Amino acid sequence: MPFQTISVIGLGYIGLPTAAVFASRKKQVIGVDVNEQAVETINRGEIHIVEPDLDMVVHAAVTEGYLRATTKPEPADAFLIAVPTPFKGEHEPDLGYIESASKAIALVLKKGDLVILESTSPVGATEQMAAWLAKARPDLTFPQTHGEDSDIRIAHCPERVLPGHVLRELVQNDRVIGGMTAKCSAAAASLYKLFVEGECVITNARTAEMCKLTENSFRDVNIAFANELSIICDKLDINVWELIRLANRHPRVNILQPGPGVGGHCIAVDPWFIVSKAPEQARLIRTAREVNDSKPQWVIDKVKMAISEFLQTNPDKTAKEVTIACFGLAFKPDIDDLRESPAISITKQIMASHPGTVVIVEPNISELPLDMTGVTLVDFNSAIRDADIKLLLVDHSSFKNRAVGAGVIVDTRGVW
Ligand code: SAJ
Repeated sequence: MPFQTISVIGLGYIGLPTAAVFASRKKQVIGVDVNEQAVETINRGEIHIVEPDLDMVVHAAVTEGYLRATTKPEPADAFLIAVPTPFKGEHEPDLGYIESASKAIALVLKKGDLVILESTSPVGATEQMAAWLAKARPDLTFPQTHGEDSDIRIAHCPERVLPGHVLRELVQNDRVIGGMTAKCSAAAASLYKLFVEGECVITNARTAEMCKLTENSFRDVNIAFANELSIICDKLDINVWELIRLANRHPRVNILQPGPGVGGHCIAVDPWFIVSKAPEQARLIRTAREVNDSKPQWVIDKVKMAISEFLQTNPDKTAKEVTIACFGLAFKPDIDDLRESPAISITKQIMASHPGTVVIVEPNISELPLDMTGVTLVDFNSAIRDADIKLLLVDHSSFKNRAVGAGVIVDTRGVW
């Protein structure tokens, strides 16, 4: 039986759930991560990231003996690389983590193994990974030189799961499988079929790389359209939320929702990978990034205008006596994930420039991040009672259909 042992390199938001799901199918899974603390946490049957139900699945996998974490790669039949691909400098993709992971697993590769790159990657990254592996192991053959006869099979199979719904989407979503050869694709598909209930759709590695980037760029461009509309409507004194509701009644129009900017690790990063490979051609994709990245500053300017408006109608007060409440810090609704959140960057800039009190309402966390000293986390009702300026940044369910009282409202999500 193939794939008795599966190794997942990178135990973050994608790697850990993937490792746990393979383990739940009673495969021996070796998770590898450079973060010793994460490795210790997982080996105790606990988790170091936030994702609904993941704690249960990891706990079961570890206590039943199917999942084990380590800092050093060990031999396995299949290796899945799920390490970060951030950008560096002028939005250039940084493949440093893929390079280190490739070099680490190269030491334990054996004939017949399958290596899958899951990390979101610029076009050509899988071929680059194959080159790193081949250089480290001249005693083995690889698809780029030996085609279907190669000792090692290599594929790119991008993850496409939505944070907050990872365990469900891992199993149910269709999976794009981009092998370097047909046999590579077939091997990767048989691995994913161990748990994927969606379809495993086969293509080549470059198309699979571009497919993932295209999905997130599609969303980014569409959010940019909504964000630009919100700025235009503000200028023309039109309610953008009503406008979008009306336009979306057209059978072929489906506009997304404006917000304070685009957060998370994916949508604000991946389009740059397309731009970096085709800078002259990717004009719309680049502009969409710029539109979305400029939205937080637009919100900050709105808050400054709201303060002036408040002081004009309350001439007995000074800016120091104005209390601002920021509602929501997470990067999207109903999660506690604060990573790359536009709400955080907006709140921090308001904290830095506003001489008066700033309070925060974020029902999904129990304490503020360490670098947010000088502000307090308060409950919804006291913020509504005490704040002069109410800034809604995240459309958490618990903020909807609530009385918001007097004061100036800046609503970036159209909830109030
Ligand atoms: N946002 C808006 N308006 C909208 C929709 C989203 O402002 O109408 C904002 C959100 O508030 C958030 C950001 O966009 O700040 C991103 O949120 P999201 O829910 O669109 O996406 P992510 O980053 O949580 O996950 C995306 C997903 N990609 C797509 O939907 C095409 C997910 O399927 C990918 O697996 C994930 O990126 C990833 O890992 O690449």
